[in-house]
Amino acid sequence: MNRRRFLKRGIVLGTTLAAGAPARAQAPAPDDPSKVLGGPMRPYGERSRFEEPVRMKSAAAKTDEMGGNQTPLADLFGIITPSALHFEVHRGGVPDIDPRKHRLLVHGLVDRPLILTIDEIKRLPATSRILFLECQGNSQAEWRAPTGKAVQQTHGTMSCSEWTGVPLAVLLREIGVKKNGSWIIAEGADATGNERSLPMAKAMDDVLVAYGQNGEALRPENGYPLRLIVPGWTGNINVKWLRRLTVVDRPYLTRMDGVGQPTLMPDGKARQLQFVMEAKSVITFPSGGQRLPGPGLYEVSGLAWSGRGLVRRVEVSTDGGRTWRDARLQAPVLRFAHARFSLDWRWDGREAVLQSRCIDETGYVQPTLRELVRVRGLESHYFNNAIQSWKVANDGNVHNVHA
Ligand SMILES: Nc1nc2c(c(=O)[nH]1)N[C@H]1C(S)=C(S)[C@@H](COP(=O)(O)O)O[C@H]1N2
Ligand SMILES: [Mo]
Repeated sequence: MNRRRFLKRGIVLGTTLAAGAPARAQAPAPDDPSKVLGGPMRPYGERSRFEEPVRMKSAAAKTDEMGGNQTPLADLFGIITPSALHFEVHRGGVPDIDPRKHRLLVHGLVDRPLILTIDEIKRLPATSRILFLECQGNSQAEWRAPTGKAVQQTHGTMSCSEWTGVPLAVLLREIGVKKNGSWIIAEGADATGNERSLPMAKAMDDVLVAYGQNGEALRPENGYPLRLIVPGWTGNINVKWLRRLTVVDRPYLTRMDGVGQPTLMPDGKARQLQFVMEAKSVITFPSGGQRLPGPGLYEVSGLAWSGRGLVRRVEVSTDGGRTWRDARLQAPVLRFAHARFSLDWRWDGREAVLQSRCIDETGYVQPTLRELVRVRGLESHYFNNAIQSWKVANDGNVHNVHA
């Protein structure tokens, strides 16, 4: 625990110094703030200098420009991820884009191809929705054995924000899609080649061309000035720094449609064009790396979500899956958003294994890892939506285990 706090401090200090900001955390806070004049107003807000949660580079990240950065889920409340802590995945770094120069080209099998500026896009009717975003690589390292110490490592390649933008259907109706226009290739302006094929039915249903995130412009690392938001579908189809939509008559089987992140099956074949993030949940308290100070009443709390729509129920087990109890769901529960669940638990001080499982509106029940491996074998580590187990040892320390 001490070592972790120390490491976390090291990361905070490192980024503060790198940004050239004054190391203000050194000065002691006044014992009675009512006796002294407070600090000045600030044009752009920052959190308290005593708050330390930060994103952490995932084990799979190869460089600072290629890989992922994970959200500290155990340190957050409610369902919204602050933009500064939203996870990041990119493979060509974060492009530096001037919105005045950026254009979106919409063309292909259409009647009236269009080139739009950001200002023109912002004049179109917009909508805002709270939606989770999860990388299909989230929890991938847990497929064979428990590896992540904390929930940030096991489940942090996932966040939930309020996104604002123009429904893609509005744009598509404006340009007129030809009869054989059944798919769209979405392309970003970064140096990765993250193109993906998007079926027209989804495009017309609920996809957003988004420029807003939690009430302000998208953060550069999350796609500024424009990205696709595809509710409930895998992270990589949510193309960032969006610059081109090409209407076509079939999927193009781009790298990210298939071979870039293959789901390898036991028969040697691979699934491709996978889209939906299946129902999943995780307990964020108590979770790996935390310590319960002693026996007593605790509120078990966590997040549940489903790419097929509404979370209908979350069940929690404190005995390794032998018995289950219904958790409370905090209102509002929204389609394709995180749902916050909780359950009162009296810990008797003996070893316990905590688990949660999500049941969505289609009746789908979040599976165990064993059930997933039985079908998909040991090589298919993407799309791991298995039940997570946290063991509370009798000294109160919480560990990641496979139960
Ligand atoms: N243009 C572009 N879009 C991209 C990516 C990328 O590297 N380039 N990464 C994708 C992947 S793999 C994921 S999981 C999500 C992550 O979105 P975030 O970085 O905003 O969390 O963006 C997707 N969109
Ligand atoms: Mo991803």
